[in-house]
Amino acid sequence: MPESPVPVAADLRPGLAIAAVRSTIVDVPTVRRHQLSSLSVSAQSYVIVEIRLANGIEGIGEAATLGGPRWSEESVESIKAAVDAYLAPAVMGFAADRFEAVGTRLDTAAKRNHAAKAAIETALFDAVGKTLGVPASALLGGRARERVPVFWTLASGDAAQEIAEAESKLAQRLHDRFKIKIGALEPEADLARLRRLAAALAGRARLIVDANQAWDEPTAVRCLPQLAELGIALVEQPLPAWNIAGMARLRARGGVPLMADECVFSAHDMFAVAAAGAADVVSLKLVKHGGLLNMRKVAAVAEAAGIGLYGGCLLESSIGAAAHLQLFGGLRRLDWACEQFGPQILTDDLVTEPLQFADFAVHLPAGPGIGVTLDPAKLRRYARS
Ligand code: MUC
Ligand code: MG
Repeated sequence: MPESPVPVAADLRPGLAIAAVRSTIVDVPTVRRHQLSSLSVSAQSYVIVEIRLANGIEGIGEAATLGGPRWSEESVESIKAAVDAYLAPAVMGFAADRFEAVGTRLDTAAKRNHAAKAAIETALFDAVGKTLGVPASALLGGRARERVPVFWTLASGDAAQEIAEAESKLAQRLHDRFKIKIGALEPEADLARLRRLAAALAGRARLIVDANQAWDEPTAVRCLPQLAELGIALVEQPLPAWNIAGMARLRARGGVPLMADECVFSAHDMFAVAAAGAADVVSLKLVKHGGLLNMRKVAAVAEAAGIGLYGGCLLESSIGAAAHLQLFGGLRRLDWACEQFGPQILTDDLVTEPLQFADFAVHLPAGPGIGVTLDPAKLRRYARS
């Protein structure tokens, strides 16, 4: 790990000074191909950020991506470059527990780059929590719950395979809520697929869909009533992220509630979506919001506008999932539950003790910091050479 060239400032508690930052790209295979409207993955790529404080304690964070720079503009290659060249130098020597001040430094050093900033901030919450012997949730206001009901995403595009997968999750009492990815197929083919899923799982599972921006407004106008008839509980990002006015028009027609995903990165985005009346629910994700504190700000704007909260994901490993749970566990209301199923879709995890999934919920880890420990052998195994 490269050492800090910057001396520790005199006004800091010296032990909490950021002494070293290391970033590593990893690629972890998934148990099956995961098909979204505009991309498909059979391995998940992350940047793992390790930060050592002057007191010797190390914290970890993770920046998740999906399909290179195709889900958002960041890729693991750009994240690593941003961390190494701009973000790490901006915080080196600075006090790790000044989370907001660190955020200002990161925002001064680089525009957006939210996933990269989130990984650094997560590593700081982890290191400071470990230093103080408290979970990161305690630094964020404390816990309101110890477990969160958790969705699984069906995304092979093959209804028979998806029904079998859902049956297996139900039988193991892992998941009884399913998000179905649509938009890769023609709308009629997706509707036929959804009809089969809805019939097979009727009365036993809650179903929502995510179009990942695939539809135009006329397609959504035509298909949303059919989704309502099938009992779909929520429709995520049916229109392109730019089409806030279109989302508001769809919502004004009534029917299935709409969830904002790719159209809400910042708290300002959340405010604009709320002001336009363009969503009933928002999906919260570290990679979009740029860290735990910013995620809480987005949640606060949503709460103020009467918009429901859903704990989103980008197929994180137990590292990124645990970080999300530190905040999700403290929200007063998380009415739409969460989808931190990422560790379950990987063939292997990156931590010594993966998160626990049981009784249709993911359980918050108990330990200090983000509550999980990086397995160095796994990091070496999956590190991109
Ligand atoms: C997204 O758009 O919500 C989250 C779960 C999943 O299957 O895909 C992601 C991204
Ligand atoms: Mg989505």
